[in-house]
Amino acid sequence: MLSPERPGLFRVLCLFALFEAACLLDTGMLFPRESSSREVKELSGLWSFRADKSPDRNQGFDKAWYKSRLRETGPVIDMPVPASYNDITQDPTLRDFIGWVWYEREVVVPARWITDEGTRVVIRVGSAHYYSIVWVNGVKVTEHNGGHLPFEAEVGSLIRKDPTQPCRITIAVNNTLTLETLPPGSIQHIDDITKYPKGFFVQNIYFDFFNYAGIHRPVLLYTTPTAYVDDITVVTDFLDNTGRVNYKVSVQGATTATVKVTLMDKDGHCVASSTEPFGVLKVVDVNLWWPYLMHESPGYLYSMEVRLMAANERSTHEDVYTLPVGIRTVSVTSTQFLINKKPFYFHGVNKHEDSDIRGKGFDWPLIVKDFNLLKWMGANSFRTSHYPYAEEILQMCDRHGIVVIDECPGVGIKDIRSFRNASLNHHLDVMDELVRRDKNHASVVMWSVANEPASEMPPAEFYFKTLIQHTKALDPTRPVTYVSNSHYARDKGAPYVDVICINSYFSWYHDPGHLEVIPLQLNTQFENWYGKYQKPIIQSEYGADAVPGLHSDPPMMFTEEYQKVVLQSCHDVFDQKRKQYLIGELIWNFADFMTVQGITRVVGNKKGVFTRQRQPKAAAFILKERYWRLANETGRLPPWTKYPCSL
Ligand code: GCB
Repeated sequence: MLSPERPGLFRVLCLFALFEAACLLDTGMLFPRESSSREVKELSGLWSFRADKSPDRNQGFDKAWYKSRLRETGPVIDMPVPASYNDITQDPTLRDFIGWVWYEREVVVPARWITDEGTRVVIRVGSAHYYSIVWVNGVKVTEHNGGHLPFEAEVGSLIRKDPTQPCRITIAVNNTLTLETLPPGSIQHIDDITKYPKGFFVQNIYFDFFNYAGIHRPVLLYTTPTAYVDDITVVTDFLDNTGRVNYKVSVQGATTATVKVTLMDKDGHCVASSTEPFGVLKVVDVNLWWPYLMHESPGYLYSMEVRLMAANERSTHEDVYTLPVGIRTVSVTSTQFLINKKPFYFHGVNKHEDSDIRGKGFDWPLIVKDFNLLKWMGANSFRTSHYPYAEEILQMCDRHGIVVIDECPGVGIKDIRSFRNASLNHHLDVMDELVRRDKNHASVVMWSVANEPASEMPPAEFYFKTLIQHTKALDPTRPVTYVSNSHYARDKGAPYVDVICINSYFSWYHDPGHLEVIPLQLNTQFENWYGKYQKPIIQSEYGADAVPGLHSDPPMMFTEEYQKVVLQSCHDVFDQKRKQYLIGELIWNFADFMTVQGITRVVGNKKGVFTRQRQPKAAAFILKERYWRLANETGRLPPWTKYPCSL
């Protein structure tokens, strides 16, 4: 990262850069929150659904399905939102469907939203996979390229056109991946009618999780006044006992505006305030935001209330938005990762948004269960492998002190054609959207721009140099990484990252069954990479598949014993290297997850230390033992949290 010699000046420069970068996109993407001036109406529940199974998947557009009720266009089924549609029915053609699917829901909108012209009504889709088009009462309001990130459109004028009608929302979603999407994929048509049915095609993907599709996160309608707080950017810092919250508020729709910014502690007491749209709030006797197991009260959050008084041609408005703010710093040296200037060791997991029936659909019970499991096992961090997770998950991380490496969907970039400008430009746009969405989360300490790209290919250097520099310019306050495969030590992007993240599977994909190679090969890996780049290293993936309940001693591949020994052998090496430059270890994977069908996958990837239903395998107890031990060694735990403890 940048020079730590003049931290004050450095932070100010960072702040300006982040404020400027935040302006690259037209608008902010604040998480919708209710307040005295804002209402939120969640549209979770049953939607009408129809997959377009016509040969070219274009019948919905040819026949303009968005113009009438979906049920009038043909047969529809009930589809829960949010959820992937793939595992909801018994129909294999829907599970493996590729192309356009159509969702529709009618909503009765509160009368005030219609009568009050000073109210702005916005539709927001938390995420839909992959390409989406949204219509309201038959009129297209927006389209969005890419899953895992939110998009919005203003719809007030449309719902006011005919207040006697309910508001009909139609969303078409297409999960087709191309060489230019993130993640990339390609459609392969096979015309040999002696072997394949007419029109046969497959979606080739180069990543190891099922390409679940549909509306994955909640769809909302929310309101703001027509003059409103559009975006807030905060960058935090501290000196001795005084915290600093550098902030900037962006306003839209106002001809004149004044703001009042109030920072409140957990008990609601004002600790600092200002009447400027940007500036610095100083917090004496600051409660810093600390990671879980690094402090007795992790995840301390202040509330920053922004109160806007604004006028436009028509009237005056008050808008109130409250942002949770954790005050902390992040920095990197050649051997350490520092949070609040203290060494932080990542002992955590890689996850997926994945579960039975729901696929990648947002689900509160699952999320809360996962957080309880993370805390039970003493994990202090995770990587959002291999795409941005729901904002609600990051909010949980902020509150519980779980540290996040925030990864974009740059996974499976293996084809040389995916390094062309069109792909790069989309990748840059996705980073803009990701940073815009997640920049204010204290839990997010690093951006990951990709996972295991074919970084040995010649165009990779320009591609990743551009991407990493762009991300650093967007947010100079956080380190940037991308995740390498250990076999590419001649990695073309590695010189540009702040932290080296390496995935390796010794005695699994290489030398299968030979547990004895792990100490040597892992040691060689670390020495090679550190020797070449002199940057701190995270073992960002390691592990082995274990089919739950499969046992053998001596251990054999796919048994719980084998998975255990792989982990233990790696841990011995980690223990040597963490005294030097290893700054973290993230198991692959937290839980079993679904993949495409193939000869190396037994109903999905079984490298979870928990099953897909979140029951522990033997490996989970190994990690629990280890993570609590690491926490006791490296954290500053009060006696009551020492392992063993009951959470
Ligand atoms: C990897 C990938 C991850 C896979 C994992 C595996 O290197 O990053 O997406 O699931 O290996 O189990 O093969």
